[in-house]
Amino acid sequence: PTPYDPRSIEPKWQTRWTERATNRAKLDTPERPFYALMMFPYPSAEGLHVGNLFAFTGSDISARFHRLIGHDVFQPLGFDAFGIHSENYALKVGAHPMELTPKNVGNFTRQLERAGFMIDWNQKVDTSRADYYKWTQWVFLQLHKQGLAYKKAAAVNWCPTDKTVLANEQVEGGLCERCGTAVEQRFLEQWFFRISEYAPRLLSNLDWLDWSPVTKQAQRNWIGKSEGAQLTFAVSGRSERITVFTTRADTIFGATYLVLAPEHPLVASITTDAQRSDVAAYQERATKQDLISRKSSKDKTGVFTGAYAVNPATGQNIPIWIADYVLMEYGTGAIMAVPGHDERDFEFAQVFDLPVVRVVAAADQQADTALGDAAFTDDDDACRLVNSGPFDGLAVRDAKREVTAWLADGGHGTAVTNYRLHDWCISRQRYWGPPIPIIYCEDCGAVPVPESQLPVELPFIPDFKPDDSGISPLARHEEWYRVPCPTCGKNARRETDVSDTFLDSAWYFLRYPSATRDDVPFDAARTKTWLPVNSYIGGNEHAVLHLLYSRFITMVLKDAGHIDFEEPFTRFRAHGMIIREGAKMSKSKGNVINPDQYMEEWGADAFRMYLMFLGPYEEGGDFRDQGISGVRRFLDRLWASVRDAVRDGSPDPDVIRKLHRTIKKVGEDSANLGYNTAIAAMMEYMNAVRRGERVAHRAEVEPLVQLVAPYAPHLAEECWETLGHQGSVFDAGWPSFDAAQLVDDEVDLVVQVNGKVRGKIRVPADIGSDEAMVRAVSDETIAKFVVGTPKKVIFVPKRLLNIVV
Ligand code: ANZ
Ligand code: ZN
Repeated sequence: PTPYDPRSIEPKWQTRWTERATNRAKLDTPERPFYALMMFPYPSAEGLHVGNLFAFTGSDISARFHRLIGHDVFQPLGFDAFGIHSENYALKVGAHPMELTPKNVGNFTRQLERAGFMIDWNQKVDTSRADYYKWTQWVFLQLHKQGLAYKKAAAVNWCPTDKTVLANEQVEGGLCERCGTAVEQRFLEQWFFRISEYAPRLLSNLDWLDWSPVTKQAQRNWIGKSEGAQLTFAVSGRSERITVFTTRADTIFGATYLVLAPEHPLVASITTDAQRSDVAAYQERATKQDLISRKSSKDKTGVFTGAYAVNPATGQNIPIWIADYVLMEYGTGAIMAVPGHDERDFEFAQVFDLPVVRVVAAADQQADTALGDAAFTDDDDACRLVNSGPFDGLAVRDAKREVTAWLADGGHGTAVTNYRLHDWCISRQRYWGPPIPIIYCEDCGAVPVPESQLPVELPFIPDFKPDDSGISPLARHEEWYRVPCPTCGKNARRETDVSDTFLDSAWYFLRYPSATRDDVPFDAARTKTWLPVNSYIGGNEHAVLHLLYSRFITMVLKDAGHIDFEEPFTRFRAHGMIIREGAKMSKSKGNVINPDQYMEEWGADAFRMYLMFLGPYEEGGDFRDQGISGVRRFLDRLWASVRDAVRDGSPDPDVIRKLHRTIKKVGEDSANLGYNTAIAAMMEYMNAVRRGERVAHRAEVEPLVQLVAPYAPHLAEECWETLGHQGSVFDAGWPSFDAAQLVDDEVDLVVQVNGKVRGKIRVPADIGSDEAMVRAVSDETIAKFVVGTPKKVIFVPKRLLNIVV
């Protein structure tokens, strides 16, 4: 008899699928469209790693399962080929990204085919190709048209030794990853998208999205809603007014000084002559620091400006300081400092000997109870206001509202909601990305490139490396950036920065159904049919940026009338990670797994199933070298059972009962990404079919072939053909189960201890010895005879359990 040979079966079916276009979606005429999306890879290495395969296998199973239960599934894939990952990889291996990327894409594609994914390759996208990034530039222009793209000076990480801009990923603990020099901030004019305007919508829609809870929570934290007030303080003897953002308006009577961020625009005008040189020196130092260490620094530093503000509640003059613990990017870039109740303010007040006043007290504290050596930060309902004039005795929560209303009445402020979410900086001073489609003209300003002139092609330049000049590589190429102004025709200059890779991936799901169209970014009818995406599966490392940017771009395109939905992914599930012996896989640890090698030795089907068997898909698991043979044995037995199956006579009713339970279980688990338990159920069923090396009946194994198809697609097709079917098993549907067969048959099991009958327990007829043992000892009348650890257990199914102690 023919043994199971994945080396011949797998290429055979891969060729058939291509020839018969099995994986092509019915893009124009689907009855039940289902868009199954997996996060596309960065082709920034020689090939797929096991983590990619783990992720893709799980999505592929989901897509194939949905096809089997009757959907018209569209599962495309492409490559996130532009950006820093690919560019850095090219730099590392000493190649040009424009030559290297297509090779990497080729390698990835070959491996993806080898693994047997049900991908509609006809609709592939590659973000580094002009037929794609033409439309990325179009997306930029839509935002520009809506007033959602603007330019401002913003800090970039700058290495003073390498004299180059660094991406955040290249800064480690405030130091340049290349040379170890402390990174500074430099201010460059950059393009931003106004994502912060969308913060309320990005937050509230999370309430109804069907997403993994961890992912939703990560987005909520990132958006960072904060309810408070903006309060205005007059500067004594001057016309300036300073607005602060606070979440604790109730503590205003304890505000004993103000602090401005060193970059605050009012610093220059309010600083007194006596303080001017100290202030300037401090500002100079602060701009040199990178933001990350500024936020985390413990030591409080600052300088007095010489100016005073009037506390609107107490009427007192309070000093105005500058300090780097106040950030220009958040709130208004200014705070009222309440050292009695805020830790940072308390530490600062200690260092500079500023007054500390208690204005909140717990139930067991008085207005004059000393604060001791820390701020009192409790704000629960048992805390009351003290030393706060007319508000004494109010609970914090009520006081927040009442104090804000009182200050608002006096013209000193208003309640506001603040979000931590910053606008999205999309400028990159690098080479490998889509040129931002803007032309600068002396007369006309920043002119968007007319849509009819897209794409602005990225030229091939040999000197693509970021270098000491600190300017974008494209800015070294006058022959490229010198162009006539689209509006007036005068000499003008192209923008020489490229856009962020996250912009490429923020709309790619819209492109897939229309990937072959070069006249529109996405076809209206196809978009209506296929979007929003029904199921999106990917890594939680993209929980924040990629998923948030995609949601934002979708909302903008909806508001501009290009699409009619505002959330791109109806359902999102984060998969877990595969690690090795508790550690991340890395070349330096020498614990990298080469998936090709495993697929070669065991077959792609066995490797897919093995990866899914390592742990729950949404949690991931530890990769072990042992164990794949167990999965392979299951496939061997499945193949043998199908090959030898008899058609005459009737199937074993016990096996059939088990079959119906297995269909139910595998269906439920496959729908919920519970792949490891689905596989376990199929293995258990296989044991029942092959019990005592019996020959299976066709009716016992045929439905199993359908159940296993999403997991081991090549073998399933081969079995299906062997069973005499013409078409693909993926068009055969999902077997149904008979509810009547699910009712557990129960039997009375006699329980003996050391050969003496001690009781009877009622159990499912197909119970195993371990489970029977558990049930027996949970019966008190039996348990009292079982003293010590049992030495031996004799189990006769449906009849007897004898425990020897
Ligand atoms: C007075 C006060 C008293 C504050 C008190 C806190 C406790 P979240 O919740 O994160 O929004 N703050 C405001 N803008 C800041 C900035 N640009 N840089 C640094 N700190 C800033 O935090 C809001 C609180 O953070 C604000 O409320 C303000 O300090 C500070 F007992 O104002 B609070
Ligand atoms: Zn012009």
